[in-house]
Amino acid sequence: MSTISAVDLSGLALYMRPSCPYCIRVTDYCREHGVDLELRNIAEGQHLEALMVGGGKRQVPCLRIERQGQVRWLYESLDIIAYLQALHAN
Ligand SMILES: N[C@@H](CCC(=O)N[C@@H](CS)C(=O)NCC(=O)O)C(=O)O
Repeated sequence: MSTISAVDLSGLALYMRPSCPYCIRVTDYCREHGVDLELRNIAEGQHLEALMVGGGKRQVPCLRIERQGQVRWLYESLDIIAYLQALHAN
């Protein structure tokens, strides 16, 4: 099992619901690869609101990516996993 714990994960937060299968797909990947992402459960009102305002739609999982003052909201579980894999590769 590989780990990307050496990769800078600051500025990343995963908006999710624990019972959502697509979220579980991402959190399983994280667990298997030692990716210690900050999780934000949209059952908490402030996280749902941030997702709706920032991302533009109520869909989880969504990865909030803040890099050098720029914020991007990445939807789709497979795209999120690909993004995390690319971090590992670089
Ligand atoms: N194709 C998307 C599907 C995501 C999806 O359908 N998410 C559902 C939860 S399982 C959702 O956000 N529903 C609205 C909600 O939970 O409020 C993915 O792979 O991430």
